[in-house]
Amino acid sequence: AEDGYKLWLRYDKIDNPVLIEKYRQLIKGYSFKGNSPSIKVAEKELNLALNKLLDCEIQTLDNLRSNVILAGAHKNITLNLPEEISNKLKTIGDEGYIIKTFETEGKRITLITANADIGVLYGTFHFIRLLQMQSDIDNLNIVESPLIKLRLLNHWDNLDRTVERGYAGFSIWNWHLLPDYIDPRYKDYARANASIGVNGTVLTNVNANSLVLTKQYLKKAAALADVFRPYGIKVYLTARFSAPIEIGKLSTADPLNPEVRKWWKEKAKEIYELIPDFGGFLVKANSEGQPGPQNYGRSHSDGANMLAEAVEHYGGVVMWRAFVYDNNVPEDRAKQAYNEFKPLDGKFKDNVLIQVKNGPIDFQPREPFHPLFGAMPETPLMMEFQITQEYLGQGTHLVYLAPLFKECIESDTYAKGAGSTVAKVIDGSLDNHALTGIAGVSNIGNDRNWTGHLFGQSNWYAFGRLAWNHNLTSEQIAEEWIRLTFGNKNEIVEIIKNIMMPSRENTVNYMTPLGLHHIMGWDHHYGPAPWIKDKPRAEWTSVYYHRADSNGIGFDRTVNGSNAVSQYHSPVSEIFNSLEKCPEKYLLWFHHVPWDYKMKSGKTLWEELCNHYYAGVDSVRSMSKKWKQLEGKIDSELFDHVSMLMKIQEDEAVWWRNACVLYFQTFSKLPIPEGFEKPD
Ligand code: GCW
Repeated sequence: AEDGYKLWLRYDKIDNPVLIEKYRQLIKGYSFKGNSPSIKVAEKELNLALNKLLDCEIQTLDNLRSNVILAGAHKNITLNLPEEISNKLKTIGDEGYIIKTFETEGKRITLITANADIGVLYGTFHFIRLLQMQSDIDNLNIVESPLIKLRLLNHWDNLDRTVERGYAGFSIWNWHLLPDYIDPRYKDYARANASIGVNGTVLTNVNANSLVLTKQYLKKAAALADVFRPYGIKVYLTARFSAPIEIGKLSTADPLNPEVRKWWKEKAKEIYELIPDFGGFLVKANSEGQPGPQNYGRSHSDGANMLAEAVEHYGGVVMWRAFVYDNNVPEDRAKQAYNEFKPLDGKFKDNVLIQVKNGPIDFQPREPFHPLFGAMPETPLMMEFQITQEYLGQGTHLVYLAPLFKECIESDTYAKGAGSTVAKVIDGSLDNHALTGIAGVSNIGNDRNWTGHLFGQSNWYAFGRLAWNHNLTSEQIAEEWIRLTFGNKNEIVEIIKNIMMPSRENTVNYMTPLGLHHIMGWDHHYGPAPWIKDKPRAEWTSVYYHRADSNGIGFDRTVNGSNAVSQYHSPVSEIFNSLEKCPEKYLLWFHHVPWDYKMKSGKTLWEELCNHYYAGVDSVRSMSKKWKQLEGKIDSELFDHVSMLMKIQEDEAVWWRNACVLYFQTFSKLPIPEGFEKPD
C-alpha cells in the first residue's frame, strides 16, 4: 500500500522494460567530486534513486569510464570541460546548475555541475526527476537557476504543536523532544523541499510566541537548522514585537528606545552563535491584535528597521508583513495595507522585505492582485501565497492551486507601462532589486501523507516549482507532479490532469463566483455563511463584503464607492472602475450590480450567479466521475482516500451552492432559473 509518505520522491522501479535497460546502459556509475555535506546528501540521494528506479546496484566509480554521471562544483571537476559550460556558469549564480552530456577522450559523460555544491544537489534532484518521468537522457543540455532568491515555507505552527489553519494533523516540529531527538521526518522534509528548490523555512506561526526566542527553544531550532543545512535550507523565526517585555524583562518594546534596540542586537548575537546561517525574522505587527511599533506611536518602518539593524551584520533579513487592517479605521479593508505602506516606500533598510499577500483581503478563492505590487518601487516586495487551503475547502476539497498562483503573478500592474507584471515585481526585474522573495503558508502536518488530502502535495510541489521558475505553466507542473506521484501511464496522467486543471475554477464557482468574497463561516472559515453579521469587527462579517440588498449585490469599490480602484495604475484602475470593462470574474469585488443587469452572456446577473453556483456543483460531480475511471488502475489505498474525500467535496459543493443561492434569493426575490434542481 502507498500511504503517500514519500511524496514525489517515490523512486518506484521503472515499469518500461526497454527503457530501464536503456537507462542501465547509459548509467554505469557515478562519481561525485567534493566532500561537503551537500555533496554527500546528493550522492546518497542519487544512489537511493538509481538503485530503486533501475532496480540494480549502481555504485560510485573511482576512474571515469563511459556512461557515468560526473557531479560536482566546477572547481572540483578536473576534466577539461567545453568552454560553453564555463561561460554559462557565470550566469547562474550559486544555486543554478548545468546538466550536460558530452564526450571526452572517447567517453560519454553526463555532467552535473554548478558554482556551488548546493547547485549540484539541485541538479541531482533534477536528473532524478528526469528518470522518474521516463524522459530521454541521451543528450542533455539543461541550464537552470532560480528567478527568486528567497523561496520560503511559512509554517503557522505553534509551540504546543497545534497549527493555525492547518488541516493535516499537528506540527511536524516535536519541540518537546528537540534538540536531542531528531525525527527522521525532518530529513525527509528537507529532501522534499530541496528537490523543488525551497531554500528557507519559517518554523513558527506569525501569531508568534516570544518563547521561541529563549535559549531553550533556540537550541531546538538550531538542531533543525543542522538537519536542513546540507539541503540548502535556512531556518527563520517569527519575532513577536513585544518579546523584549515578555522574555527580556524590559518595560517597553518601543523600537526607538535604546535599551530595546540593544536587547534585539544581543538576541541576534545569541541566535547567530547557535545558528550561524540563521535567515532572519518574519514579523506580523499591528495586525489582528498583534503588538507592533504603532503601540508606541512609531511606524512600520521604525519597527522593521530596528530588527533589520540587529541582523544585518550577519547577513540576516527581516520580512515584515503588510497584512494589516483595523476596524477603527473608517476605510474599506481592501485599501488599508496600501494606505499604510505606500507612504513608507524608500524608508526601509536594505535587508527588509515587505511580505504582501497575493490579494488585498485574505487568500480568498479569487482576488484581484494586491495593489501594493507595483506601488513600492524602492522596496523589495515578497509574495505571500497560502498553500494551506484556509478558504478553499481546507483538508477535504481537491483544489490545485497553481492556476491561482499563476493568475496573480501574471497580472499586469502597469506600474511601468504594459508588461509590468506582478512576477517582475517579485523577481526584482522591474525595479532592479537583488533581494527578492516568495513565501507559501505551509499545508504540512504530521499526517502520514504530510498534507491530509493527497492532492495537497501537489500544491506544496507547485509552490516550490513556481518559486524557482514562475514561467512554468500550471499544466507542466501538474503533469510533473502526477507522473512523480502516480507513474507515467498516459491514460492515468490525462485523467488526473483533467481533474486538477479546472479544480480551482470549480471551487470559485461553488463558493464565491463573479468576484464575491469572504462569505464563509465565522472564524473557522470552512463552510458557507453569507449571513454573518454583528461580530466584534465589521470586517469579520460576511455582509460587509457582499452588500446584497433588494437592488443588487457587490462591494462598490469604484470612484463612487470606496475608490479602491484608485490604488491601481492606469489603465487597470479604469478597467476595474468600469462596469462594462471590469472582467466578470472580479465584477462583484468592484461593483454593486443590479440583479437584472445584463451580463456578457445576455443573462441577468441573478441568472448568471445561479449558473455559476450550479456549474460549480456539476463540475465536482464530473470530477468524481473522472476519478472513478481510475479504480483498479492506481494504488487502491490512494484511490479510496481520494474517493472518500471527493464525496465530502461533492456534498459540500451542494451545501455552498444551496446556502448561497437561497440566501441571496431573499434579496433578489427572483426564481431559481428553469431546469436547475431545487435547492433545499
Ligand atoms: O486569514 C487570517 C487567518 C489567521 C491568520 C491571518 C494572518 C496567522 O484567518 O488565522 O493568522 O490571516 O495571515 O496573519
